[in-house]
Amino acid sequence: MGSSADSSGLTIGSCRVRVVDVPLNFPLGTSAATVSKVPLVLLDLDLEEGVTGRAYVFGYTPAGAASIAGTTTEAVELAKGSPASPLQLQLRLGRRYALLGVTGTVRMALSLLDMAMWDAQGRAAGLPVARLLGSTPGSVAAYDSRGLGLASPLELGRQAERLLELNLGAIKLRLGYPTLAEDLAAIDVVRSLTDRPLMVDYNQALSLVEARARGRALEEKAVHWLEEPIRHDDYSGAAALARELDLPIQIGENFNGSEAMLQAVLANACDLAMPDISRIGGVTGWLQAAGVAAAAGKPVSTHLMPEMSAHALAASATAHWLEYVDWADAILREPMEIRDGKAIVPDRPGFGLEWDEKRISALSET
Ligand code: SMN
Ligand code: MG
Repeated sequence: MGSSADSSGLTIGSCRVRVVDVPLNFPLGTSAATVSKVPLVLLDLDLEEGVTGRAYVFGYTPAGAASIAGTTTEAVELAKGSPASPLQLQLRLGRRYALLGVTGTVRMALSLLDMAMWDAQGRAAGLPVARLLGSTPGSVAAYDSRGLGLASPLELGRQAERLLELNLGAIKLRLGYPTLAEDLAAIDVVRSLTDRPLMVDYNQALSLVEARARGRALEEKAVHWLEEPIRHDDYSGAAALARELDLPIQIGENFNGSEAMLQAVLANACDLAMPDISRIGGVTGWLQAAGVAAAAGKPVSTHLMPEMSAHALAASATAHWLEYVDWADAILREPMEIRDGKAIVPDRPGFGLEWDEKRISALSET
């Protein structure tokens, strides 16, 4: 098994980083910002042996994406000529960027590079990343996160009807309206259309006092999880909510590395965890976080970027839900496949991503 490139190892060569603005099929109003097009940062990492590793991350804002792109290019320059070993480079580049701080866009750039290395390793070995990680591709439970941002009840109903056609196992609704009554009304709209599990996400909108009050009211609605009700790094506040409320508290998309996740777990700040593959440290960081989750018995779910996250989730002992969005469909030759209400982890080498260059050029010209 394995090609000659696999047995002789891969060496970091050069890279091409692009930012592509992708319009969303379902614009998303969150309590923090309205997202109608998303800057995705695409990395093509050329290894000296002739393999190219690919991955992308969500850059949140144009300046965020530009910063990730710049740091990714710099990190590849620093790593040029080194073995494409995700773990060794996590340690080395982590030290190299320690003075600047391995947080925010720096962490995202290093995560992007990590993912492209895993993709390259998979391609060189002819194996999907899920298999490299000791798992099998297959399918994973997924919830629909494409829309249901803050909107009028009429608009929410219209959107939910369209989303439900895909038949995923659960669906997520953004909350954080000015009043609790509006939050409850939004839940009722979705509940009138489906009895599938319903997650709700506040995107850190509430004070602890308000979160207690709204959380108690949400207990009656039996939501599947209550996501980021308060500031993401207020672990003692989140621990109080997890203790007091009779519904699962979910946090994690803002964990900066598995060390943040460990702190949250030690503080009992959540019942469930959802690290973001681009903030946790790529596939390598995900494995470290999944180890914390497995040891603590916490179910883990993913955050955005489902094409790469699905491989990591498939290799997690306490795998819970994949967050499904269709953002990258516009730039991929083979968009993520949904079958029988589940997401398919493709049985193709690496993550199984190929850019649709024609559509990328068209998007880049607009
Ligand atoms: C979210 C985060 C960033 C952009 C859009 C939506 C949200 C989620 O917190 O969990 O999907
Ligand atoms: Mg969220």
